[in-house]
Amino acid sequence: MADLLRRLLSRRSVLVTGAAAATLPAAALGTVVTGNPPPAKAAGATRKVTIYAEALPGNLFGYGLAPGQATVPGPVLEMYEGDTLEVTLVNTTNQRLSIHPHGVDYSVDSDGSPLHNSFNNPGETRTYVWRSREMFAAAGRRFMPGSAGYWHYHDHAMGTDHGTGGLIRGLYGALIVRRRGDILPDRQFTVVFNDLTINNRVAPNAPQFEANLGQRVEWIAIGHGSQFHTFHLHAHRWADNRTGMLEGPTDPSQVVDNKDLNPGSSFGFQVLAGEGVGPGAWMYHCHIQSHSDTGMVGIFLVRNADGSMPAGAQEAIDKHHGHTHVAAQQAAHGATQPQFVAPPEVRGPDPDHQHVHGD
Ligand SMILES: [Cu+2]
Repeated sequence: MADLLRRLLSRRSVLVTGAAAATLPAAALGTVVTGNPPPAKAAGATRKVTIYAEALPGNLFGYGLAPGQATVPGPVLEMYEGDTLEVTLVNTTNQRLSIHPHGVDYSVDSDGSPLHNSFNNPGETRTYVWRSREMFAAAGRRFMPGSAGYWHYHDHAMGTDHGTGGLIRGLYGALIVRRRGDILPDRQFTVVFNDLTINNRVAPNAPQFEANLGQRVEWIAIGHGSQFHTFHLHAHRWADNRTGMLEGPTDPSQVVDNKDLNPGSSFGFQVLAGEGVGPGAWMYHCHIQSHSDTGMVGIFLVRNADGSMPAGAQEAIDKHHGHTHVAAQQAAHGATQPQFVAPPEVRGPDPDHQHVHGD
């Protein structure tokens, strides 16, 4: 029980529960902690969460769980298959915007698109209803899939008729629908390849994620923008299935360490940090070489089990920060046609927030 509580308290997402979530102030970008345990066996519960859409420095926008706490990406939202989530979106901005989920069920008035006038006007509050279901048996001894998966949510109403303006400015986040019995992680990292940025940042300011050796780490990878990408994590691999873990010795899932991550798609997996390879400053990056060269690369710092810094890791991180990436070089020289340079307005707004720490 103590171990379960410790895990829950160390997690970075909000498991949305029926009670008002006792969230603590986010100490770092994307860090939200809740002390509420996951829901028990009863499926079909309706749960509520309030999300605040806010303008951020650098022409960015973000979603947050409390006023003043918006981040890019927004908080990880989680639900269990069979539950319904009522998302009340408070639009504190002067822009039309919405929240549109992938992977769950909703009616047209909750799809978050201008097509159905499903959006929040400036200053408006609106509730969107996301439903989910468990797998069920169908005719022919087949099964209809449930909602479980690593999904995501995003704005679908800002700027244009298609509502594409919010995505480029940071209005996106991860949505996890779990199956009851799924293993919960110690740490969660949301990685969004958005045009030529990672979470609207480029190296050396791309997010740095951290865990201690042996901790169970959950990665949620999401693609946005107008570029194709491949997500690669050094020294770790996962099964290309719903959870990233093999179900047994005969599970036919391919084991990979690199996977396509294209606009609108998402996947997730769990790994044990440093398992079989030890601690260190491991890279994660887009494996399209021109993309990594221009800044789609970050560090997954696996600390020693006691949280101390492994030998050589700080030197590697310093080297990473000392890199001259082509994008930065071209920007510095005022290149008129900078190839693969992220637009300034989608870069990280705050140079002090270079790292996303584990706590
Ligand atoms: Cu790429």
